[in-house]
Order: sequence, then structure tokens, then C-alpha cells
Amino acid sequence: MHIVVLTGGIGGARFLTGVRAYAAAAGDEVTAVVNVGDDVIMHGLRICPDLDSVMYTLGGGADPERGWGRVGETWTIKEELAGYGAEPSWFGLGDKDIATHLVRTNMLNAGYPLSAVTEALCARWQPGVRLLPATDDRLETHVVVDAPADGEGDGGGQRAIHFQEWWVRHRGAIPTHRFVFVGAEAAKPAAGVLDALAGADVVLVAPSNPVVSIAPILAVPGLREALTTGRAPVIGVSPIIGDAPVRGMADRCLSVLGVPVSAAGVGALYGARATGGILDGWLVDTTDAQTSVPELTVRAAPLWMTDETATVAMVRAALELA
Ligand code: FO1
Repeated sequence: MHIVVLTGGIGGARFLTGVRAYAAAAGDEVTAVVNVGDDVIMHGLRICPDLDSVMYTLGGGADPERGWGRVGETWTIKEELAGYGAEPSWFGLGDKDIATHLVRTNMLNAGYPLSAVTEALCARWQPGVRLLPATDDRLETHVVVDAPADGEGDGGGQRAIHFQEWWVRHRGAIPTHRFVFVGAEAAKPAAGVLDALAGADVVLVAPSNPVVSIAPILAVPGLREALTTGRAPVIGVSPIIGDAPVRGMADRCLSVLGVPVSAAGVGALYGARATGGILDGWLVDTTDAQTSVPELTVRAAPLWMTDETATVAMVRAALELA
């Protein structure tokens, strides 16, 4: 069986550890289609937070406490940059992590597409699943916020900032109007993505942030259509348990869209295939067992990814729903 997972962020990376373990036991093949909307260029280096979260987590090199970057990290370069007053000072790049960004940036500058660069980086980390960026093209999530009083706005009292600035610098705690996926209209699915979806036996939507991890993937022209017209059942796993995200800022993002922070709210945001959405099934936590979404088959299972065994059980429940 070929399992394709749409994913982004640390929740998606943890979920993939369960998918990989399940697939290893069952002899299944796994492809992860990963969000690139968080990608950013800092100090001349191309940073791919979601691809790196997955690669480091599955490769055993992630910092489990921080949720991003490398375990056992040191920060000499960050301190040296601060010594020069180099901005952005609010974004921390660790020394070990920088090696990844240097190799990636050099390969991109030499003309390799991001999908090929990712494959090369994965030769070291051996994540055990095929990692594909959703697109090889530049696609960045920007956030439209109120312009500060110093007049930096676009005349309308608003300005767009990169998602990383919104999240890391402001922690999402500034008046926010909407998210924009810059470059999405012209982006093409990365090499291998449409073939993976066409050959999938099941597609899982990881319990990632629906607004800034999954939506940018679906914004790549052709990707959403590949899901809605494909033969594989599409099963989503809720990133919300009760009235809060398992981790991260999904609650802030959903509030900007006016979507209720609940399993029902996110299920309805994705929508059932029968009503023009993408899902055939929606897996929610047992505490949300009463959830209902029009035209969508909803099942409940424990969704806390406390360890690999719990995560594998979650994956099994999603596949049984499929
Ligand atoms: N998150 C932070 O809260 N502060 C940082 O300084 C920071 C740096 C950073 C560098 C590389 C990287 O891959 C991720 C980094 N993150 C940092 C995490 C990142 O901002 C977000 O959590 C993800 O983009 C959301 O999935």
C-alpha cells in the first residue's frame, strides 16, 4: 500500500513517526508532501522549517523540547551575528542547523530544484519516508496585519509581513486580517507530487495547522484537484482536541478566519468531498466523539501523540476509517 501524507510543522512530523512505524510493520510505502509556506530567506540562507522538522524528527536529530531545529544545538553564529547588529535578531539559527541551510542554499543557487535538494539532504538523515516539498517554486505565507503607527503601511493602514515575523517576532499577538500565499497561483506541484497522489491508496491529512501548514499545500494549483478527483480516500486527523490545538498556533490562525477552534470547525473548513471539500473521513479525539460535519464520516480515537505506540494506534484508526 502507498500512503501519502500532507503535512507541516511539528505535529505533522510527530504524526509521520507513527505512519513510518505502521508502514514498516505492514510493508507499506510512505510519501510526505510537505508545506513550504513557512520557508524564508534569513542572512542569505534558505530556511525550510517544515521540511527540516520532518527530516530532523524522522532522522533522530530534532530537539524534542524546542520543537524545531537540532538537538544539542550551539548558538555561536547567532551570537556573532548579534555582535554585528545583524537583523533579523528575533530569528534564531543554530550552528548545526546552519550547515543544513548552507548546503541547501548552495544547491539551490547551483540550479537544483528544492525536491532534489531535499532528497540530497535526506541521504544523510534517512527519514524512512519520501519527503517532497509541495512545490519547487517560491511560495511564502504572508500575513496582513495592522501597520504600526510609524507609517510603514501601504496607505490603507495595513501591511503584509512574512509568516515567520508574525509568529516568531510577534507570537501572532497583533491585529491580523488574513493570510496570503504569495506565489501560489504560479506555483506547480514539485516533481513527484502528482504521481504520488495518483498512485496513493490512501491520503492522510496530518494533524497540522490547517491554515498555515495544510492550506498552502492545497493552494498549489493542481494539488487540490488531484485529491478531489483521485481514487484514494482522503482522511483528515484533527489538530484540535477539545477547544485547543495539540501544539502551536492553530487557534490564533483559525480565529483570524473566523473558524471555531474545534474538531467540528476544522472538519468543516476542510469539508467533505461530497460538498466540494477534500475529505472522505475525519478522525477526532475521543473527547470530541460527538463531532459532526455535514456529509463527513467522523470517527473518534485517542489523538494525543504521547509516544510512538500511541501515534501508531492513531494512524491505524485513520487507516481503518479509510
Ligand atoms: N521558532 C521560534 O519560535 N523562534 C526562532 O527563532 C525560530 C527559528 C527557527 C529556525 C529554523 C527553523 O527551521 C525553525 C525555526 N523556528 C523558530 C520554528 C518556526 O518558526 C515555526 O515554528 C514553524 O515555521 C511553524 O511550523
